[in-house]
Amino acid sequence: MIRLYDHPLSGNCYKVRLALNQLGVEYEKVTVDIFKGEQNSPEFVALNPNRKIPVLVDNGFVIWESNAILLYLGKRFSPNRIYSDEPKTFGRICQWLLFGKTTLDPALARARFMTRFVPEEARDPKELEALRESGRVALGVLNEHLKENEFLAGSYSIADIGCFAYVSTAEEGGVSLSDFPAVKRWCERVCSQPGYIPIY
Ligand SMILES: N[C@@H](CCC(=O)N[C@@H](CS)C(=O)NCC(=O)O)C(=O)O
Repeated sequence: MIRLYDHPLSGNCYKVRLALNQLGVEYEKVTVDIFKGEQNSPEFVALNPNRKIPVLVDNGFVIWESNAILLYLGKRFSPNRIYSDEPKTFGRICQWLLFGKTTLDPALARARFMTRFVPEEARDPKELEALRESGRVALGVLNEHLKENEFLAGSYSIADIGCFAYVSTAEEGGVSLSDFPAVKRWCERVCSQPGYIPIY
């Protein structure tokens, strides 16, 4: 049995929900209320000492870090249409998953968090604008690639899932996609994939 420690508003958890759905894998969801600090409970810390969701437990095997979970699921349920072990394709998948985690998500996820969940009077407007600008720079990189390519690593894959989550919520963080038409068309292609589910 697979169990996902999840929160419905989390983009990182959404990546895993989308991959599980597209792989047709049955799983049980456990909501961790991160707004109430449930990620700090001793039971949860025993699963993830880094105190963050998502965490996936597959018959006793515990794994955390959303993009690592995507890679694990891709290989665990191989062969499937969203993962490839072919060295060059695998390399490309890792490249975009790491770009997502190191460049796209820190800007877009944080801008969304501050815009949606931090009261206006508690926000640092300079920090928020810097995050939005970093998000636009990262979207520019994605846009250039997607002008010439339908998907990030050849055909649709976990690389697209990993990058899509926080691109799909970019506008909630005050980052418009209107300057990135190739990204917008890619989002439409992602949304038309079999087994697609929206974040909410
Ligand atoms: N690098 C981690 C980030 C996970 C993360 O930041 N999760 C958020 C929800 S989206 C969380 O658990 N926040 C609670 C906290 O930081 O206390 C991943 O990709 O899984």
